[in-house]
Amino acid sequence: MTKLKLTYFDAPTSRGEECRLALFVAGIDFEDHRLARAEWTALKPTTPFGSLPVLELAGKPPVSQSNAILAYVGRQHGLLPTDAWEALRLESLLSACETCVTPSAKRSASKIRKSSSSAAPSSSKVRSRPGHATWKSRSRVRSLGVRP
Ligand SMILES: N[C@@H](CCC(=O)N[C@@H](CS)C(=O)NCC(=O)O)C(=O)O
Repeated sequence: MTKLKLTYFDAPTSRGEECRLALFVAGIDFEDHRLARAEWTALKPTTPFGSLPVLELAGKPPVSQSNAILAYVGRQHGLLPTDAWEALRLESLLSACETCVTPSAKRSASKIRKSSSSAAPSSSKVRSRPGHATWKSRSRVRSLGVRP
């Protein structure tokens, strides 16, 4: 293996697609290993934290965690802000995005979708609904000036 290899599910979604996009934007010729769901069960225990994406480079152990992969690609190819405040804003945005895609946030969003046919709730009901944390984290991302 002489070039970077990124392993993720065969879907243009979530953390794997973010890493593919970063590699593409950086102009890196990488091996885009797209896994079928059926292959995952056997591969999972061999990955660093039992999750995808995983990045590999010849002579190094495999590495996972999408934000670390994004930071590596950004650092290697001059895509990260050099100004400390702008770097803070970037890391804050990545953390907010992570909050939006955690399993508990997704479960809450799904419950909201299922109950969306009912009449619009009062603001006090909104605050007590399970997905409120998700909405709050989305508004935090918006406050950075970026729509999630
Ligand atoms: N914090 C990790 C989360 C990785 C993660 O949850 N990956 C999901 C796909 S987006 C996965 O591997 N799901 C299969 C599983 O957990 O068995 C990251 O950012 O890379």
